[in-house]
Amino acid sequence: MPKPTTYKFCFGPWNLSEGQDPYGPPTRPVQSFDWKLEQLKALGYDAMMFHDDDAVPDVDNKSDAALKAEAKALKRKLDDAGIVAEIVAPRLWFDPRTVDGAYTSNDPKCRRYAIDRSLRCLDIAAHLDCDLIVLWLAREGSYIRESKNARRCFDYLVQAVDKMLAHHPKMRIAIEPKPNEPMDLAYVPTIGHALALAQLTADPKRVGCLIETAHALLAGLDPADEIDFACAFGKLWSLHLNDQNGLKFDQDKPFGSANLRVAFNQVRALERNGYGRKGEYVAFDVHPFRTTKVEHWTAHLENSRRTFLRLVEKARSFPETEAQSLIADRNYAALDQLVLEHLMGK
Ligand code: XLS
Ligand code: MG
Repeated sequence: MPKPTTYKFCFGPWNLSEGQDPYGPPTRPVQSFDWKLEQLKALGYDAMMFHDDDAVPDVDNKSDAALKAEAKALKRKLDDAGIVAEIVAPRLWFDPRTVDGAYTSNDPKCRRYAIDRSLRCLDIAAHLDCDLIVLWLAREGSYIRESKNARRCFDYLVQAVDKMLAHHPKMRIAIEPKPNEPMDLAYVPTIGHALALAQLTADPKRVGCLIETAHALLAGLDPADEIDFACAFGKLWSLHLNDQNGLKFDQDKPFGSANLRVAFNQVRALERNGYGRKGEYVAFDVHPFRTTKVEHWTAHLENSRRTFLRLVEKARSFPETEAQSLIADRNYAALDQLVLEHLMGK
């Protein structure tokens, strides 16, 4: 029996958001990066995840030398705090040039921008001693199907990934699929799509995936099955646990808060695959509710981690022998109840 995994935890500065939504302004004051880093440390987390411009603000207007100096200064700050940079992700959905997609824009100048920006994201990651880039392909899709040639768009995506692979020989790329929002329909909606795309690139070994619970649920899939699928390929390199109540906007609720059983099954899947043994992090891509008061600002992060660890205990204490005999007897009604009783406890 391998030793049980000791999980390591991560979140990003955007997970201490200020409460704005498409219908209203922030409900909490803006906080500095240093404050966010302090919270992360105080909560006992091990790593921080970054967008390129979380690491180097206003990255588009900085010279390579300035980018290097700022990224190195951040690295020193993280080192002093004993915190690792887990991933860096290019923010390819904000700039006007990404309005119609980044790598898949119909405008070649915009596609060029997206690739150049991504290469700079790789540079930032390298300065932070981080070897993993995450691509959330936010605007790679369409609102109007006929507006883009999807066949060509898949080629553009592969070409963009190939440029990144060539730019840095050690950097790995994890694709974070999401089926919709902000686009109506995304070109890479599931882990199956992400891993199939990886096979078309110049170095499939360096292209894997990141699963986000809410994104799998929005695709109508069970996140635990997505985890097992990715792990069958050895390609689950990062993870965004959260929760989602049905097919709505991306809610980024605390882990387990909408469906504890679905959360439990994700933890079981992580446990059986030994997720974390190669140094992978459990990141919570969760947001405070808009209603959250300043004094409760970090509760969703504390709670998600606590729920995760409680579910690890539940996974490890699951009555496996009893479950196996019910499975052998095809008594799935009793198995169903066994799971519920186990989760409800005494
Ligand atoms: C949005 C994504 C985003 C990524 C990082 O839906 O989850 O937060 O994880 O760009
Ligand atoms: Mg995410």
